[in-house]
Amino acid sequence: MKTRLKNTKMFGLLVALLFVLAGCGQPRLSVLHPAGEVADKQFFLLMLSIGIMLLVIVVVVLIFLFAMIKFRRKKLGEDFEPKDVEGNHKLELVWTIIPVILLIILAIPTVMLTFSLGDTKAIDKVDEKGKSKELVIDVTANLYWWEFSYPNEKIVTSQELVVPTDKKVYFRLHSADVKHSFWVPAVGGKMDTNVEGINKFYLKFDDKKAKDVKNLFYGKCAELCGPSHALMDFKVKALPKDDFDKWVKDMKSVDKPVAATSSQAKEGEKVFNKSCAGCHAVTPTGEGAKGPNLTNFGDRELIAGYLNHDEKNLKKWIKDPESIKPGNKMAGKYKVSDEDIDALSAYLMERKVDK
Ligand code: HEC
Ligand SMILES: [Cu+2]
Repeated sequence: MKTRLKNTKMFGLLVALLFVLAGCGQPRLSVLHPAGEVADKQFFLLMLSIGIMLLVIVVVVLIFLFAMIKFRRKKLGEDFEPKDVEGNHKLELVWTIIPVILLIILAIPTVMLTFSLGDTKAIDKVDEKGKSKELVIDVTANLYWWEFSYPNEKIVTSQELVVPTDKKVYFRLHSADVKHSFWVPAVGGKMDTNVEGINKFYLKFDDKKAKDVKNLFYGKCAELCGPSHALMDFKVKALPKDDFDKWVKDMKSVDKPVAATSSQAKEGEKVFNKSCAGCHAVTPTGEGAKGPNLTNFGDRELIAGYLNHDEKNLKKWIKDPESIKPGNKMAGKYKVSDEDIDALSAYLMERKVDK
């Protein structure tokens, strides 16, 4: 009776687990929905190793079941004494050679892909002006936000990486404080961002797969880095080449900060320059600022990487960032009144470059 109850509980647990697992595989951020050349290759390795492991498990379980059923004491009698066997060359060869073959099958594509996916020599091919011919993006990871700098295009953006589809995009990864890790699960990765040294790799965003997710992928920090590590998200806008070129042009064209229009926004600009400009740039090349570049803040999908992008959340963020992202580097560094916050939000929502 008791075991039956236990069995029912176990069954219930397994069903619940199935539902939880069914939630895996959201196309925007799942390794199981590869959306580009790199992700495809990594997915192939994943499936190959899982396939080999399953094969081993199935064969071992079958042999185990066979032995269990065939050599039951009931069948052989209570007094049966099994024969002592010492050493069996044939069997020993079989269980040495088969694993070696399996390991070779796994090792060859793994080593080949490790080298080909790590091939970033193209970054160093430069034209006469010293510009790389490839699209290169310098990624700086910070507690708990991301900066993306495009050295050839001379633009900087934060929290939202913008890339063209169907083209290799080369990344140089670096961290400003502690070790983080750059990961766009559906497209590839992950690779550590270190304080010392630069890690390099490339990704390719498939145009058709990008359209399936309305050109938006999710990215994550994949290295436990502090209390708000789980909130250190970023977004990737993967645009067709023409749209990407237009975005670059739009970004570059704001060589002066966009003028504030409403009187509230003008008031906000004053407060911003006094209390916030020490950390936040509102120019396209605002590199090296202590906080995210806010030039195109109005175009972002989210606030601080994960809050819905609306004025209510923006006000909440400015009023008390600590309550939203514990341990972030903006909290407690300024003093503004509720009126100031209203004005600041009006000003920040106007920071757009998307024309
Ligand atoms: C000490 C430097 C510092 C000061 C001063 C500062 N910030 Fe920040 N700000 C940051 C940092 C760092 C972040 C990134 C926080 C995170 O996501 O972990 C940030 C994030 C933000 C974001 C979200 C950006 C995004 O891309 O989603 C907004 C909006 C913002 N700050 C507005 C302000 C306003 C308005 C003020 C002035 C009242 C201000 N900040 C003052 C450092 C600062
Ligand atoms: Cu991190």
